[in-house]
Amino acid sequence: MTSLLVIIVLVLLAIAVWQMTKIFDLTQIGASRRNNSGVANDADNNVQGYLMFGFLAFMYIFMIYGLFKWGHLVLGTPASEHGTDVDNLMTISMVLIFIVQFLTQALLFYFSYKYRGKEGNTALYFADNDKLEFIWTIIPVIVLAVLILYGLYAWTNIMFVDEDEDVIYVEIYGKQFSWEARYAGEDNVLGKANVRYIEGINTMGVDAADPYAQDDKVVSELHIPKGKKVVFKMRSQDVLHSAYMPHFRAQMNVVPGMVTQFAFTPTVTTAEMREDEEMVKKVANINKIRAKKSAELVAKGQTALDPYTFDYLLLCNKICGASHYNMQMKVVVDTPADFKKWLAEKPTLGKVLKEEADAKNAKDTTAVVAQVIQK
Ligand SMILES: [Cu+2]
Repeated sequence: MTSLLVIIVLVLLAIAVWQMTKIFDLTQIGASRRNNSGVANDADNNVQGYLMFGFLAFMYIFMIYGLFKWGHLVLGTPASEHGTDVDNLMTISMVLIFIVQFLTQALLFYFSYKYRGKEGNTALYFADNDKLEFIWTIIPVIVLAVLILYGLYAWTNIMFVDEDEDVIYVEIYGKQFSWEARYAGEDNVLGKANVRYIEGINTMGVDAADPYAQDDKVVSELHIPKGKKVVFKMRSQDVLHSAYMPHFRAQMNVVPGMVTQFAFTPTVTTAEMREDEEMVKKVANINKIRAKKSAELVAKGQTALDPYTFDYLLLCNKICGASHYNMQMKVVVDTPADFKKWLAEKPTLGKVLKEEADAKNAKDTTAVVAQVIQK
């Protein structure tokens, strides 16, 4: 700590000395202009001008290189009905940004180069130009208004859930640092829940007395059927989380004390996505990296990594604590038949809670009997 303070003091001292020499230089302007005054001469201006031009070239080359080198890393085929809308919106925005920045940066750096300082030159001064200002105001206004309206239209469509539509209700419960899911069961109504009811096996705090809760099913791996709209009701046990399902282009904050919602219709099953051309390439690439890493691990006498197979994921996208990075749940998109079969095999919450209560009673009885025998 002391050495850090000493370093800081030394750095500050150096800055102070440097500033004082600069002030001293400035007071000498008239006398030493030709030698070294800190005022740019034509040679300095030329260097700065060419550097501006060079930076423009560097920026464009790096941008094009980046597009080719890393362009494939973006999310691939969307796996939900509204996913294509989100992707279109993204593509339009990116193309617009690309064109605008290409033109404006070119103008900015080219003119900085062209009108670099020259001894004796003075700037042309004019107060305003209404026509010019009108043009550069009205064009962004129209473009942004169209973009915002299109975005709002898309968002309203995405968030709209028709009450009469045949949907599945699934509750997503976020907590530090895992997810749980609950299906609404036969009645398709989620039973009431509150953090106060959390006890033993009832980790989602479902109200065991609520008749709607009896047929609910709690799971730790999310399955959803292809082609059917799923309405996610989201709750948090502790802090702010964000349910992020990138392949479905879905994200919604999960807020303690309230229920938030996001709905989408999956369109590609897990099995189909594993066959997707882009995905096959991505997985092959990941496995190439893993194989390399495995070889290193084996050389050190450690166990090799398992090869990666693609799975959809529900991730947390809000930095919610120390293990936030690992807060995820596997999502499986099944065919409707497979989904029905999978869900049918899961026990209802009513049954699970009753079994727990019975087990507890049996244990208590055994304890009482044991006590009696002891006496
Ligand atoms: Cu989180």
